[in-house]
Amino acid sequence: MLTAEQIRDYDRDGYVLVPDVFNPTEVAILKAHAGRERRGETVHQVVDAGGRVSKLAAWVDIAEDVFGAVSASPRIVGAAQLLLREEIYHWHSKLSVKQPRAGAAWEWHQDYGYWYNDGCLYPNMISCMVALDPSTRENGCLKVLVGSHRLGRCDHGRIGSQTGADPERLAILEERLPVRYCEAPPGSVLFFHCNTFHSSEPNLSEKPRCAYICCYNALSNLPYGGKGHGKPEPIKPAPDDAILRFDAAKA
Ligand SMILES: O=C(O)CCC(=O)C(=O)O
Repeated sequence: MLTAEQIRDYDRDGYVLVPDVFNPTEVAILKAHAGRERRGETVHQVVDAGGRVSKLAAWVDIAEDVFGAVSASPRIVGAAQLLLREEIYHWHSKLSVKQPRAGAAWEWHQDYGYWYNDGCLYPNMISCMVALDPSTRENGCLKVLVGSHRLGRCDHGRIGSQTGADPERLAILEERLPVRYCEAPPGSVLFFHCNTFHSSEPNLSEKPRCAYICCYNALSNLPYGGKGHGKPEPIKPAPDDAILRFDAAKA
């Protein structure tokens, strides 16, 4: 459960990093499963300006698998509901993998920059990024523009093969708002608002950077026109030991 101070930090800064949400045994199980293909996943190759490539595997359902146990974990869902002040449903989840010396940079963007086009009227959406490796400046941890969630949604366009925020506005924002590198130990969760500007640098290190990101929308914010992701229904909470029921050796 979040403290009043963590909720205040999120409201002020647009993000909060919560350590030790998952223990080392749970992280080892998740890491062992992260390399496997998963039923229903769509794999995107994220390419940056330097030609480096990262893998992003995404899905919209909460399956009876180890990653479903995270997306439905009361530790994440409860915290996300506290931060959004609303009941939520699962929008999608994704594994973002940056291989050593190869993982691509992500351009600055807001997640609501895209989700707006999926028919969501309000920015009542949140991403929860679970570190499965130590996430450091060297291997391309997430960085944020502190307080940028209060700007509202900015225009986005194509930047190379990625979608990124309007470069003119971004240049001003980078002058005016502090940038924070969100170095994150394994098992921590970075909760960030869907209008928080975020990006990450390439992985030039010898170590991988793998993260699992669960995203949620408020149930009051159903997309119009039959668009959107996920099933708009309350999330059935996974038991607290749900991840431990899976075996790292059988991944
Ligand atoms: O994995 C990363 O570094 C960034 C991922 C991201 O920004 C996204 O999936 O929207």
